[in-house]
Amino acid sequence: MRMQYKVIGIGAAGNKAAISLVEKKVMDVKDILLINSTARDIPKDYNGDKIILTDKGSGCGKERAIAKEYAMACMKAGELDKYIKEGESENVLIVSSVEGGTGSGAAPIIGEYCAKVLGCLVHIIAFTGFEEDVRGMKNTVEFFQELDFECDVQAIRNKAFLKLAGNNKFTAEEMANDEFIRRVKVMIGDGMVDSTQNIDDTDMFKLINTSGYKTIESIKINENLMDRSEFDRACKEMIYNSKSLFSKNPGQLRLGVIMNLSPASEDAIDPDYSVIKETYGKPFECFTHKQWDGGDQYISFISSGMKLPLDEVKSVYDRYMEASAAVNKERDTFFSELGKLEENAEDSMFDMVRSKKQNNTGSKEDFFKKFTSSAE
Ligand SMILES: Nc1nc2c(ncn2[C@@H]2O[C@H](COP(=O)(O)OP(=O)(O)OP(=O)(O)O)[C@@H](O)[C@H]2O)c(=O)[nH]1
Ligand SMILES: [Mg+2]
Repeated sequence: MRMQYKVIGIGAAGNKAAISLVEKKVMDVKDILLINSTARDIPKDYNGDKIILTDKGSGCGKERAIAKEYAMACMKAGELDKYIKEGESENVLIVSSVEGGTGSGAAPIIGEYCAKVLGCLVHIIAFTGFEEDVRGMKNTVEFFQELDFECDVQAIRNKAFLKLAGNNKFTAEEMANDEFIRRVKVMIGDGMVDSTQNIDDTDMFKLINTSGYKTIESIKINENLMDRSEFDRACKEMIYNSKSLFSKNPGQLRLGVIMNLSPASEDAIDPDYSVIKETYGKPFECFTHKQWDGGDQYISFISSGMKLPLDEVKSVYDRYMEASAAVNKERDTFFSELGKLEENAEDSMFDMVRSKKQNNTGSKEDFFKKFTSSAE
């Protein structure tokens, strides 16, 4: 089984994440489309499809509105339709950051166009940022506000990798990209083989295409699972280590559990997945895939149809308002205030330059007359 997607990476982060899918051989370059306002974020030797939204040669400077205008013009001109074809590209996966201008501004509108005009099933994976500036937080909130159309959304927190990355933001971003790759692998059914208990293409299609919020977690199992408590502990670890934004009231609609476990671990499996359901809610449908390919043992699960992480986005909004209020927005009164300060008039007597007019008033005759009269 292998689900097909057309991946659209938008903006610097989206481009990098999408390219890494090709570099790590998870996807073919022909399934990737890069969109950006500048070609600078794309390696010169990249030979896949790309749309550069403007020939100005620079990004949107974190301004979403500019990116939206560019994206709109591109779609109106039919540029996107050349790569995403109605009836052909069924699953479209859009990846982008939310704090910058290009990705955050263009991704929602491009997603909505793909869903509403091109009739695609739209999946969005967003990287939330480090909240370093007010604009980034404002952009984050606006990005989520604009996902109000038929799609499913995953949110990977860059910040969640900071500790693991020893506080190095670039390393954290790379780790977030690896997390993106891990999730995409589960979404395409990478490594899944036919077995006795299968998640087939239809099940996977339903799991992946349930609208709303989604998370995909995985854990590698190093030793055979001895009993149920070890299985539960593995599930808890996946949930605890989740790098998604957390939805307080998730209420998942569908749950898919994919296990590659040796026969020695089989008896430990909780067929009810109680730990996962306690956290994400009782699903309407639950799918199980159990296989053993003789390689690494692992458990993965897909939780879909959850409520979007309202509280987390609201708290970004609160932090945005607080940080915005702390920015000194008064107009600079430097010149108007300095202009009012007058000098002490008497001090002009110390000036070196004297006015010729003042001192050079007399004629030559008058000048000498003065001396002649005093000599006589
Ligand atoms: N996960 C991940 N995040 C990244 C990466 N590169 C940048 N970011 C994050 O993306 C955000 C900045 O957005 P960018 O994607 O660089 O911006 P852009 O979409 O190109 O928009 P503009 O440059 O403002 O036009 C910040 O939160 C960064 O931490 C990356 O490779 N991976
Ligand atoms: Mg950029």
